[in-house]
Amino acid sequence: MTNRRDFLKTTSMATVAVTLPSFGLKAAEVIKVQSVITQKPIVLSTWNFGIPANTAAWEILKNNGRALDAVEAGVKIPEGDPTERSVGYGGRPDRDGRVTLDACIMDELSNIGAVGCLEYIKHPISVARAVMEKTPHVMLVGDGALQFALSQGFVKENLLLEESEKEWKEWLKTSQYKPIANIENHDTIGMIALDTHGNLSGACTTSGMAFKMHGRLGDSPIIGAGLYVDNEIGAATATGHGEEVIRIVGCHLVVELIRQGKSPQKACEEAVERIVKLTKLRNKNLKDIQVGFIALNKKGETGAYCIQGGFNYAVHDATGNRLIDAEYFTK
Ligand code: SD4
Repeated sequence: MTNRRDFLKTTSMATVAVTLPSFGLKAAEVIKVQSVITQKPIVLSTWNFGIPANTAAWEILKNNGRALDAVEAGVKIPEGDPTERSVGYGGRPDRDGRVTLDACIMDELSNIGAVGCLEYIKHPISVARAVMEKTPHVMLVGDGALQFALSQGFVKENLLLEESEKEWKEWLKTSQYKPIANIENHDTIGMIALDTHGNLSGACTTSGMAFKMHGRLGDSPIIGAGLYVDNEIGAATATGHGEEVIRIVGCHLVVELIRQGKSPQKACEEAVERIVKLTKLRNKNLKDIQVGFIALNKKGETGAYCIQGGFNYAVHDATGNRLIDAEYFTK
């Protein structure tokens, strides 16, 4: 368990730069000792349901558990909550009335697992983890994903609950597919964490855009788009219109920008700006699009940015668990 002393030792964001006196060295040889003190453990996740999800993840992180276990346990909270209508059990269906779930997971060794268009299983993130740990593949979709889940002992159950079914029947009257930014609050849960061992992992899970075409996949199950982790550099995850995130391979881009020396905040901003630029180039209306990124680097520094106001994310470190409104482009 992290005690207060460890916490103080690891959470000061000060960068201590010690320049040793010359000790007979020439100026050019003066050694600069730089000790960057890391903030860990830390976990962040998208939207309001990030608060209870972070709490579950924190239970593992504070006891020196693995970031991978923390992110899986964390995102299972909204997945299992029938009142959360955009993730897991109780999620909104596609236009055929089928609840199809997408999820992916990535650990500190770049092990990856994903499921797409998975039906009848409450915790797609755990199926994604099983794909990662128990198959020679990294992604299973549709019937194959379901078959695999059942073979692993996952239980088949109805995920379409009354509220979502009612909404779908209402939607059928017009059958207009026009996802509105932030209306489906809250959406995908993406979670990234840095554990006390200094390892990063991430998880992302969703029922996708409501009333999507059957078989549609968004960014959330796609490593590099909805989630990316590089244990040397940082981690990022996304929410919003998956088509736009896939277009720029969003989370991989964010992590690569961090690798180039950008802060997590700057990296998220640049990724959003790239989507904005392409939206204009393609003559589409920016007002119709929402995308949000959250990111974390190896030092435990965080960042978040989105296109439209209204996206928030939850951060849990040793000082507590809090919800933060992300900065946005269309100010
Ligand atoms: C998707 N990115 O399926 C997900 C949905 C989402 O806010 O996050 N909506 O495209």
